[in-house]
This record gives sequence, structure tokens and C-alpha cells, in this order.
Amino acid sequence: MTEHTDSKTVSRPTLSRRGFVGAGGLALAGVAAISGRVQAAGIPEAATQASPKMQPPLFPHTGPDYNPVVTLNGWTMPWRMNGDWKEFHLVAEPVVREIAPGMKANLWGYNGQSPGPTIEAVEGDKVRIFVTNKLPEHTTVHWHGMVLPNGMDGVGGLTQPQIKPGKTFVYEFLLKKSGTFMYHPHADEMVQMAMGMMGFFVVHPRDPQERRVDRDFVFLLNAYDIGPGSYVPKVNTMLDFNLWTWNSRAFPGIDPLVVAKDDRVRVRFGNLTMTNHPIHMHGYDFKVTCTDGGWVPESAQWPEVSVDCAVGQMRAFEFKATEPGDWAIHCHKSHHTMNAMGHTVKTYIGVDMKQITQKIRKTAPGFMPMGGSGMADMGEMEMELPDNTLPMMTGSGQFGPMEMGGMFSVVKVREGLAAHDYKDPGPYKNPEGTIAYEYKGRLAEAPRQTGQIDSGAPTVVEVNVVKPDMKNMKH
Ligand SMILES: [Cu+2]
Repeated sequence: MTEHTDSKTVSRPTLSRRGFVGAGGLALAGVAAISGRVQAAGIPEAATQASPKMQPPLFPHTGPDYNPVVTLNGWTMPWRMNGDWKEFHLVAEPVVREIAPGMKANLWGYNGQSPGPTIEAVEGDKVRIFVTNKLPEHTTVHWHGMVLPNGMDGVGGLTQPQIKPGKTFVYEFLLKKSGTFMYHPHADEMVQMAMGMMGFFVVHPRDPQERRVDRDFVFLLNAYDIGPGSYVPKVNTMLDFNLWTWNSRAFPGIDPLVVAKDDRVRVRFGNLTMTNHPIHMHGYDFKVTCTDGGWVPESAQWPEVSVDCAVGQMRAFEFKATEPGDWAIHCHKSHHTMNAMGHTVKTYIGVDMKQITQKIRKTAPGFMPMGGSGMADMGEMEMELPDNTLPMMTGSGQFGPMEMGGMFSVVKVREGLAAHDYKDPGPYKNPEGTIAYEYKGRLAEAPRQTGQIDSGAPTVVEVNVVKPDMKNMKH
């Protein structure tokens, strides 16, 4: 692309019939609103979103047809056509994001939410993305995975000057290939990503039949360290995050992935945390069909039930939804399916807490013993929590407490759903005789080995164990 457009040539936008207002109409059916706070002529208005609820997919009103993606607890940014340019307007700004009902966080994001709106376009599109900085410090936007001119790559200082507070920059590039991408700042990255600045960017194939699926879900893996009772993430945390989130939401605040039986389904995610996340889905095997590097040829795909997503990677997997049910989908690191927890809590499994509790209560009257038989009781316990704090293990299903949190959701496969019906259908009605059940017969005494093992080896073994120093360990 040799064409360079400065602010003069974009100062007279032609709002085509299928332009910004038309494309915005669908989002307006949800909670999105045109802010009206912009700006000089020539810049598309910046749509903004006040709600953390999943918004309906944004069907294309210009150019080739495609099946739009659905952003968990998110939305797709409307655009306008200006000549043959597809124009978007991102506003980097402080936002308030509900992490889950009962907890809000003061984050930084784009256009009212964190993550920012999903950008969707088509292979071969020319995109012009205005970025207005309403943060208290400079920023840039890097288009992760895109093949574009070096000066559009968004690395502050290296490929462009930083976007100072109050300023608007323009990015222009041709979408050379379809696939799965994301955007995030490349300026004061540690702070800006710890504060929630990121967004999804999907480029659909030019041919609507190519790699077509019926449902296409997207989310970003992110993490926060927000102390109990507080609202602002600690930005210096490197490893010990306490909130593991998809699109800045923690279970039970994460939307279910609602799917009609026999749909072809794609699930795309990208990892902007500081550690890897093995994403595991129950009930199915699937194939990884796309990474941020491009589509995976069929001959190179193999079946999986978990796919690890390393830091800075993106993965998309696909399956045919042949099995109805409520299928868990979650990160397989068990600490990532919990909400804020103190990692210094001692393990008391096997300890009789009665006596020690009486002793402790003499000095600390409210002391509550915990964990003598595991921690499952915490899923049910009505403990008093500081304000703005999510319980560590929470959520309940039709059979009781689930003891989950963090990076957990449910793929809800149902018969007879209309296309693009993403409403939560409620709990799955299992066919009779297909649920695990309690055995109520007589339990025979299980045979146990008794006496000495006749191996000639001594039965009393002395073991000297050197324990590692736990004081300075973190995870
Ligand atoms: Cu994880």
C-alpha cells in the first residue's frame, strides 16, 4: 500500500448508505450508544459500551458476507465506509468493568469497556483506525499478528512517536490475510496490559464459504491482582495474580457458550497474561484450526481435549456440536478456576481442628477453622467478605455448589436453538437414567492386606526428609 492519507484527505467523510450509522444500528439494539463526545469532522464517532453483557453479533452491512463472531461479555465495534476505507475509532480511556456480579474494577480499556470492542473485517479490506488517547499517559496500539507496513506496527518509540494524552493517531493498513488477531498497547506495556488494555481482531476470509462455522466465539485470557476490598489492579505483580479472567470477567460472570446441536463451532482465544493456560473442554475432542500465525492446514491438525495457550499466543479450535449437555470449558490450572485467594493459607487436611480451634478462640474469638477435610465447604459457606470481593470458590449448578471461579464457563449444547440465539437456555435436562447416581446397596468389606510383607525387607523404614524452605516460595 503506497497510498498515504493524512488528516486532510479524511476530513470529508462520505457516509455511505451502508456506512457507520447503518453498521452501528445493530449494536444500538443492545446497549451500545454513540457517545456524541467526538470530535472534529472527519473522525468517525466513537461508539461506546456501558454494559458487560454479551451484545448480539454485528452482521456486515458492507462488503462480502461473513458469519460474525460473538465476544463473550463483549461487543463488536461498528464501522463506517469512507470511500473504500473501513473506518473505526478506538478511544483508550479509564473504564469501570464489572468482573462478576458483586465486583467492579477500575481498569483502562477502550470505548467504555475492558477488553475493548472486537474489530471485525474481511481479508483484502483497507482499514483506517483512529486511536484517541484519553489516558493520563501516552499509549500506542500494536496489531498483534498482522502483516502490515512497519510504521503501522504500533511500537512506541520504535515505529512511531507515542500518542500523547489528548491526541489522536491514525493507523492505515491492508488486511493481507484472514485469521485470528488481537490489539494491545506497545507503550508502558506492563502497566497498560495489567490495567486491561486489549481487544480481539478477527479478519474473515474473502470467500464466505471458506472455513465457515455456525458459531464463532472469541475471548482474551487476562489476569488481575486486585486486593480484597479494592478496585485498582496492582500493576507490578508478575506472577501472583488473584483474578484469572476471560475478557476481564471471572466465573460466574462469564457468559456461557450457547450452541445449537450439530452446529459447527469455533472457539478463539488469545493469552495476554504472564503465564500459560491449558484450555480444556469437556464432552468433545476438537482440532486446533487457527493460530495468530494463520490457518492450520487440515493435514496438520490432530485431535485434542486441551490446548495450551502460551503467553502472547492465540489459538482457535473447532468441533461439531453433536453431544447435547452442559459441558465445562476451563483453564486446567486449578488455581485459575478460583477467585481471589490467599496463597499463604496453610493446609490442614487430616488435622482435627476441634482442640486447636478452642485454643485459638481464646485469643481470636471469631476464628473459624477451615480446610480440615479439604476446602469444598468454602463453596457453600456464607463467609463475610470485604466489599467488592468475589468469593474464592463459587457458582452453583442444578445439583449444588460448583466451587469454581476464574477461567471457567459452560458450553451449552441444545437441540432446536435458532441460528444466532445466544440466550442462556438454563440447566441441561439430562435424559432419564444418564446421571451418575448414589449406590444404596450393601457395601462388602473390602479386602485389605494385613501383617508383614513377606519380602525380606524391614517393615520399619526410617526416612530423613529435607523440606525446601517454603517461606520465599510464590506461585
Ligand atoms: Cu490458566
